[in-house]
Amino acid sequence: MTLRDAAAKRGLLIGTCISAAALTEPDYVEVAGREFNQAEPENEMKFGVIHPRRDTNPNPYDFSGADAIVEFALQHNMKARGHCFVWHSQVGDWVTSTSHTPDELSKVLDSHIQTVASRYAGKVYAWDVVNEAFEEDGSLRHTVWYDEPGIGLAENGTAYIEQSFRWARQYDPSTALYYNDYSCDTINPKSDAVYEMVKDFKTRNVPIDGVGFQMHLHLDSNNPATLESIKQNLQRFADLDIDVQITEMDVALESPDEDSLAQQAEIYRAIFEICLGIPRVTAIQTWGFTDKHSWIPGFTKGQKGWALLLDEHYAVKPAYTRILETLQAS
Ligand code: 9MR
Repeated sequence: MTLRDAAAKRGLLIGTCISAAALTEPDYVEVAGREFNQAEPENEMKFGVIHPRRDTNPNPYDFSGADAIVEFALQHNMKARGHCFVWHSQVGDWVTSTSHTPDELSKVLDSHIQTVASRYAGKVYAWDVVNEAFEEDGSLRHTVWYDEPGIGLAENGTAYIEQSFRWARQYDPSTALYYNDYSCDTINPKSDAVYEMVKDFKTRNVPIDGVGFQMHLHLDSNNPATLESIKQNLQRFADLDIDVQITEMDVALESPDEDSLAQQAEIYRAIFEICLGIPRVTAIQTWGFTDKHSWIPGFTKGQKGWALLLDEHYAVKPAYTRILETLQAS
């Protein structure tokens, strides 16, 4: 029994991000295709990677990595998920370090969403339209798309997010449209702000289909209060009549000792159990699957890591086994 078989029996998608560079490794391809039924490019669809040159360049886009991952997913009968159209990070110097008027920037973003959404229409079943637009205190993050200089809608709060969703719906009417963010897994000022936005969008028929909760966790998440808050938070979003997905889960450790690995497995189990109890949770995705390829060691300068389900030699860890048991028992 594999994770994807057990998840499929529950009608659940179980996903991982995929790095195009790692697709040259036979073990990587074999395990990803065997264990997961959803794949999402880790970096290859981000603005700066897929659209590295200005539109006046004869060749503004580079679809090579994104195409390879979508192809990999479809060949392995996996759903392909898109990430992401609008984000403050990895945008590309030609956007951030040259001066555009809001009107020019609006045309840049409109045309970007049109080009990328159209190319993958019918192949990518869900898109993170906007990623990480809020600060931890619930205010809107200052970004090139919002107000630096923005696409011309900054005085209206979340209007630039709304416009991005409208473009995405226009250019691919059949894909599901998600807002995606981190540190809004529990009930807190940031998740409150996202909640208010989604509620407003639903009331006014702005096309939004779901919210992605990244779920980058640590061992300190292993306490009843935090887990209860995550449960209530996911449920309140589901109650807005949208789908909920876990999009980037990992549980960072400071060392891969036996006790830490057991606690890590317990956190994964608890999150899966919470999700299995909420029918609107349609997918659980981890941000990679082998500790060999994870953003955490680089980001924490080696202080943390070991966050995923398989170790760096592709051997399963206790977290893998606990998830499989949890899916089978559900
Ligand atoms: O895992 C990604 C890493 O390879 C990139 O260097 C990084 C650049 O900012 O982005 C990482 O992925 C991020 C994701 O796109 C959005 N949520 C946070 C993820 C981890 O930083």
